[in-house]
Amino acid sequence: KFRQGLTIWFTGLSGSGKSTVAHALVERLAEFGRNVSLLDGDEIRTHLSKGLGFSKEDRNANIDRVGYVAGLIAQHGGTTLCAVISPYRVMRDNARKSSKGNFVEIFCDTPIEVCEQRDVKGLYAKARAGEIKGFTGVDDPYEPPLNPEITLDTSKLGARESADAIIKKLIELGYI
Ligand code: GGZ
Repeated sequence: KFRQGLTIWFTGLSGSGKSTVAHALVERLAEFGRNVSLLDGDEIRTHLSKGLGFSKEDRNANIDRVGYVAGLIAQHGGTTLCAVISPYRVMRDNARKSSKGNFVEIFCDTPIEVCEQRDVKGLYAKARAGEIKGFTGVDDPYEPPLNPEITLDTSKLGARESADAIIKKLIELGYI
């Protein structure tokens, strides 16, 4: 099944641990001899999605591009890890279709209080102060997945443990 290609899609608020867990998973998959591509929101926005902002339209364009690239890679048997907030359910479902259902959705369901405490870049503070408008979870929507393959709370699980839980699930689903 792994040979068909696979998209592992991390969704969740800013600071919910998507990127950290995705990086840990890259390391774990390498131990299984799997080389994967990582499309990280942060980096994608400086290249593939350069110039896009955070309006609903721009977020959707961003997710559409990430889903498209992951789908292309999947078609050729590759595996892609995507770590993007992807706040709208319909866009994540589109991404699932682009990868022909070879798609594992991981919901980083970390409480917003914890994301906000982490506030690595100080963006929550700015959003609360009204200096940033339309910040996901503060004054912009986030639609949680209804049927994610995996739900993680990174306030309870470390990155390595989270990655292990995902590996376990991938084995269960027959992808490894
Ligand atoms: C949400 C924002 C915003 C707004 C800037 N809302 O923690 P970060 O900093 O590194 O991750 C966030 C990143 C979100 O980019 P994505 O491409 O994942 O978003 S989406 O899927 O919605 O297209 C955050 C930063 O960009 N950031 N402004 N208003 N996050």
